[in-house]
Amino acid sequence: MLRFLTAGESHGKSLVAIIEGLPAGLNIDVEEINRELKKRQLGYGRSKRMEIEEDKVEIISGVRGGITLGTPITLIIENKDWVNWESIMGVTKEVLSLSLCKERELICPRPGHADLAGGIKYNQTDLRNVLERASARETAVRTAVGVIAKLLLKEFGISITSQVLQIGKERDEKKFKQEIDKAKKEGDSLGGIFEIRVNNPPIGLGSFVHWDKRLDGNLARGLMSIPAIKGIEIGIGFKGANLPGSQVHDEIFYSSSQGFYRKTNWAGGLEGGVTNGEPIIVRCAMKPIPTLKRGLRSINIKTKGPSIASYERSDICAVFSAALIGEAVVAIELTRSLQEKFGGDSLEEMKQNYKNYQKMIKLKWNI
Ligand code: EPS
Repeated sequence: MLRFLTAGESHGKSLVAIIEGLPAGLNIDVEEINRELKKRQLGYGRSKRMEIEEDKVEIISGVRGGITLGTPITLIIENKDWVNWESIMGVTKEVLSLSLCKERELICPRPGHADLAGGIKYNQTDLRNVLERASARETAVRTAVGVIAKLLLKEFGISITSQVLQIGKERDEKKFKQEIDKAKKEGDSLGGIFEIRVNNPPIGLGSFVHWDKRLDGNLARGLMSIPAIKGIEIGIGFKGANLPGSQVHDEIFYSSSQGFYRKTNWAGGLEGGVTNGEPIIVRCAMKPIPTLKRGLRSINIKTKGPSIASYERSDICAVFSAALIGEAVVAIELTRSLQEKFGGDSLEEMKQNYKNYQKMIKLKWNI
């Protein structure tokens, strides 16, 4: 089953992912990965950093002639900004410039960022040692892993899309830019809500038999691991808590042409942690970016005196990028459940297992 590690600091040399557990025989379209990486960099409200970076993936293992071998796949994305940071972020002592390190030292933690808790936890008095890995830059390489997962899902007719529903309080798409401009002028930042939709999932991914097999739980864990995501809802989500059961559950119908079907999808495609064949619908709430130009009250960790939180170049709003990262994370979790159900060391074997299952449920359940 797909598992992966990522490594890399925001202003380090590069980002890396090692993916293990994908079947052999999957076509890898590097251009498709790069298109998605580019899309993740866009979106109104991103920082000047995005003008420096031009994210492109290099694959150095696990793929031969564009096709997976079933061996670990290594992805590398270069940080173009590295040239400006080598003497601050360099691996060896010899390349570091003490004066530059001092200049970029972070000692006034930003409320809402990992700075203070992370500094205490790892016993680091230069909070740069925390922010570099806490940075959402890591999501670039996770997005690349997600595209590979999407390519596998595509082989089974499953696709994933997303949509930004809200920026700050604004729900009118036409006013999103204006809201972001306003926040920028005020030295502030904005969060929002995005929705992810999985089209055409087969019935039976995930399971209720054990807590860690529930697909809804795994989706929530994956999505909550995206920096700044503070809330998740599946289907009708929080609204369902206010309604009686008669208005929340999707009644079941049957016809010989459609099989079992629903007229509503309040459950968001998941019942008992298992896909029920309806589209999966997940919404995520993203908090505003914690790096604010106007600065929030904080404490200088050296003097312990009051101070304004450190500010460095940052995004005003990253909800559009987060939606794409959300797609990637959902693709990864879906791929894992697909592999759990259909197994297979090669794509051909996995497809055969999938076909057998479809044949079996058609025969036994008349669908
Ligand atoms: C980020 C701060 C900014 C963002 C960054 C996430 O980076 P910098 O400090 O270099 O200006 O641009 O996002 C990315 C680099 C990216 O690729 O998405 C943070 O603190 O989380």
